[in-house]
Amino acid sequence: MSQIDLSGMWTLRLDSSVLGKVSVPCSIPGDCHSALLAANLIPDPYYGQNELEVQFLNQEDFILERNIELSPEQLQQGSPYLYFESIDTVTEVLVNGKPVTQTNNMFHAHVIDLGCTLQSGTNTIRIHFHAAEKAAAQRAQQLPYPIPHSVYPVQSLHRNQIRKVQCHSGWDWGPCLMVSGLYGACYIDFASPGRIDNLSIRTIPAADNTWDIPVTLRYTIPGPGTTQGSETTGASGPKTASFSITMNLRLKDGEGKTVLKQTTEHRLHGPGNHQLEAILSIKNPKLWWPSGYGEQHLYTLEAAVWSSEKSGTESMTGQGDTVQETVQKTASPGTAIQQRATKRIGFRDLKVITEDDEIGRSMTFQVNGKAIWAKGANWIPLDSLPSRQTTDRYRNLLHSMVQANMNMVRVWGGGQYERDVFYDLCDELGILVWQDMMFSCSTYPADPEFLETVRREIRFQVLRLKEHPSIALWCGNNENVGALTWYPETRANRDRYIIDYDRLNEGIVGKTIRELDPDRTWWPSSPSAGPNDFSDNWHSDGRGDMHYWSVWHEGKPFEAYYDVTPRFCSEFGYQSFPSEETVASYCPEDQRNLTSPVMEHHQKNPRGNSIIIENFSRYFRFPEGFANMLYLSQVQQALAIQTAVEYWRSRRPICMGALYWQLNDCWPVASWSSIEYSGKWKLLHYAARRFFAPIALVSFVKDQSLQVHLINDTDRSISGTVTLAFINFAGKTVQENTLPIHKAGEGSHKVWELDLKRLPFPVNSAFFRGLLHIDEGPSASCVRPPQEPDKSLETVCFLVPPKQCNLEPAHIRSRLSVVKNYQGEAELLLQLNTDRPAFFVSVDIPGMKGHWEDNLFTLLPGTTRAIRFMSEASGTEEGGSLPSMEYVQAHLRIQHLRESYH
Ligand code: BMA
Repeated sequence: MSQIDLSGMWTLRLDSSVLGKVSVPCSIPGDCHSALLAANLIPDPYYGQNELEVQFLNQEDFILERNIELSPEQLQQGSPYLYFESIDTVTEVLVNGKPVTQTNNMFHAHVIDLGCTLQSGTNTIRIHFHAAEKAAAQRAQQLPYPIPHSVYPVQSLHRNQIRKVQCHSGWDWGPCLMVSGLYGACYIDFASPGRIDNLSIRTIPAADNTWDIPVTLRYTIPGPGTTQGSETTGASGPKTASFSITMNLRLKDGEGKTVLKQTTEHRLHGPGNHQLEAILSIKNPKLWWPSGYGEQHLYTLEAAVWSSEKSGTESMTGQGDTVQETVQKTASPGTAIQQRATKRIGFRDLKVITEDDEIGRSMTFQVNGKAIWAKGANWIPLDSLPSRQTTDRYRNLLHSMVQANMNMVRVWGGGQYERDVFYDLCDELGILVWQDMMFSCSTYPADPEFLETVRREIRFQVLRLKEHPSIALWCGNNENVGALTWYPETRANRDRYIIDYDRLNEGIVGKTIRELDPDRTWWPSSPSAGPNDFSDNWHSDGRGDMHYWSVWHEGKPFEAYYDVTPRFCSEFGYQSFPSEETVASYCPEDQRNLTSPVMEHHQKNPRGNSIIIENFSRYFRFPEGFANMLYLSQVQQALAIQTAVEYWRSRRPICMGALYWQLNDCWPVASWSSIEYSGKWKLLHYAARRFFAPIALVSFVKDQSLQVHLINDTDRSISGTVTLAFINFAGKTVQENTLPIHKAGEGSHKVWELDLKRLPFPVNSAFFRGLLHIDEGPSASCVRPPQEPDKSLETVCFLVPPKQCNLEPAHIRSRLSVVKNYQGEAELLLQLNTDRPAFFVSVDIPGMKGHWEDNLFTLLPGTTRAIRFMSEASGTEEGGSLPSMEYVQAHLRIQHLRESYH
């Protein structure tokens, strides 16, 4: 039986006030803006201030249309239906001129029963997209009172009225591009007698290393009585039949070997939404672990159903589901049809421990009995143009997380429920997912129509995603509790808005999640002190998860991070500019100045540039020239986040996680990201690799006292020595001593503390360097793959702000060569040495895709630092290829602190 794939070329049409009549090809899955861009009808919205040039599109209606040919035989295959995984957003769908459905929520799939609308020969599918901005404004007008939301410099208003990616309407790091289009799978298929809507699997630890695996297969036989909510119209199909269904379940391990099999017989009285239930159990499965704690063993459960029609007259209905699994059908001997659905699962016992204690209430993620120190960042949609959200880019970003020793990502609520490939990769890489529901920085309506569409959305997303072992927690929204006090309307009438909030968040979102996924933690909001607590968790650090923004939004110094010990910090951030290479991709040469219109346009946080510049003067001597300003902004960002993470890690077990804001960018812009739009690592990402390492030696000055801590997240103790040295700016060691250490695993240990007043030399004449040498303990690869431990376990710290130190000019010599790595691939090796200590050394070769093994380091005289470049392409199908030696030599750029000023 053949599914008719509707991806590929469609025609996009619009009758525009600016562009006139347009008819261009549009590649689906994809968005209409990208099609207009490909046809050269609009300028690149990411360049210069072009974003402003395309704002008229927010008010335009679009039509997407395509024809398909169907033979009489195809029409005989069963009851036809249309499947759209995501329609963005307010549309009417017509088949052969007949309206078959209307949509207004891009976050759930639409399954549209086509009844008799198809014909043999040519069939036309047409989707009218109504401007979401206009639809949102209309809805807002009809409501009895205003529903306020946060706004950003370029903005489409009333985003909170429409179930569409909230940051499409602009954010404090993102452009306003109210895109429309079709994303994910889209096809026509035939139910015969029914279709698999969803395969649902639980993995429940029982006694003696046995796990129960309850399985539910949701199977819909279209016809009168089928409930699909508004997703299904024109139901057709067998009216009164009963079917005997055989369900074969098969569990395969990671190598594809079948480890369990079970067959069950079911009798269905159609039409209706049926549930086929079975339960398997497995002894001693291989467990799934987060990255850094063990392997990521995965299994696949396959369900195959065989049906044969029997006579009968009963009918049965059930709950409507709209999740389509990967379904394959095969004709079998006789009349029976086989349909198959698969899901990948993992066995892990994941708990979020939130217990009252003497401080308040803890928040610790625990996997298979082990407390996990959660390290990671917040994720925003990887591109404002959905057509550009490619699998390779997901792979690169998620690999970059693991390479920086991260084990958790937060899918932030102003973006999108991510694509399947995102969660598949998180499963494979061991990245735990903190999954927000898609509501952010706003109040939301609570009228019955809105609540019903949200109920469908949550149902769809939870049933789609809940088998992923990586998903650690469902969270209601981003900062919507805070929003209850942000606007004049909500301050004047908090009761009214808190009731709306609770109706939506607990009444619909939380309730639906609890029903569908009782095995996973539901967390009401981020930040939140926990269930049933509506306090603002922005400034109190005792309970639940915290968003700590006093450094940055409130302009406090980095040292303010020492004022709090969050139990779990799910947001804190500090901005920087992107690299020169990325700036060049949007900024013409004559505007490469921080206060030029283009540079200010690519900064969406109104105070952003001033905060960055103000802090140059707080900590550093003022940088000279544009390139040094970009560089120093990245140094400063790395230092800010490092200050927070190192301190909070030293406070283990009070604090058990830090996810900084933000991992990535959705267009090229100044932002809080550690990875630029192009995928290039900022200096913060290199710093993260060090400050998130499972074993880290950290040092900082707090209250005029130097503290050195050893953090060991592994479960093995460490024996060795720590060398504590003070070195002057000519490179001479002025004081040194060595301590033996023996420190247990899963803990943080203070190794040394010194009152700076006791130093026999001025505090601005030297810096501190600590070096850990491990004699016995976890292997080097556990410390910080793929480097040797001695490099990673260095800590360097200024005793006063660097601007007070008379750094000596350092002359760095470099040598580039090509070496073979252990896989036999050619790699670039850079060797560096210096005559004077050089701080915050940054190396870059613009144009090269990939990252250095290390960056943002201290270079000391008397040693040679060798760092390899890890090409993005190596290990992928394209394979790694290096640019010529002439190119790399001509483009190598080395920056360091003393050189940023004269
Ligand atoms: C956080 C986020 C985002 C925002 C960021 C920077 O609170 O949730 O809404 O982009 O701050 O301001």
